[in-house]
Amino acid sequence: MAVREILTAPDPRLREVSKPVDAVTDETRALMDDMLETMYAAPGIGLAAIQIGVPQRIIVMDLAGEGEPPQPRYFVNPVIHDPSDSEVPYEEGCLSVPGFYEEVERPDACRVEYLDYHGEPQSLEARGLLAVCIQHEMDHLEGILFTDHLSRLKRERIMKKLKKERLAAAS
Ligand code: QAP
Ligand code: CO
Repeated sequence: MAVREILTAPDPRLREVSKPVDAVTDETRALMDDMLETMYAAPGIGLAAIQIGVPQRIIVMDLAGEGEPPQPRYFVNPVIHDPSDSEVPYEEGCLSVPGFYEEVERPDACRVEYLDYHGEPQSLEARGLLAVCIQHEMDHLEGILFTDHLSRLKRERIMKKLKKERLAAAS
């Protein structure tokens, strides 16, 4: 397993639409192991493959609280069904938008169908943070960042600051 580099906005690779995984193989599992290790090292609660530059429809997540045993989750080719009509605001962040947190409104429940670590089909009823996090990570598979859900003013402020930080880090 290895910790990989996390891409940060406005890296154009984060705008790619990720491709479905043909079959969950040992190679897929090695990638998911690296993703989880990278996420834990950050630390974060969710990561999509494109955030380490791999345009495949894979998400890893762990919402266990501090002091709780780890609860790694793996989603391959996830699809959302039955999003609830009611939306709730939740303060979101993103490993690819470091240092910024803003409220985003999303359906507060949904069902997700996916393949697990072993390539077995699964269906999961998600509510609360789990539902929010799945939707945030699924956005990454379409090249969408949480900042795209904000007002243009807020989004442009954040992107301007990130660009400035990148220039400062490069010099
Ligand atoms: C997505 O985000 C998420 O800015 C996962 O400096 C977050 O793991 C979905 C992180 C909240 C729903 C609600 C962010 C770490 C981690 C930062 C993350 C940072 C360091 C973000
Ligand atoms: Co994110």
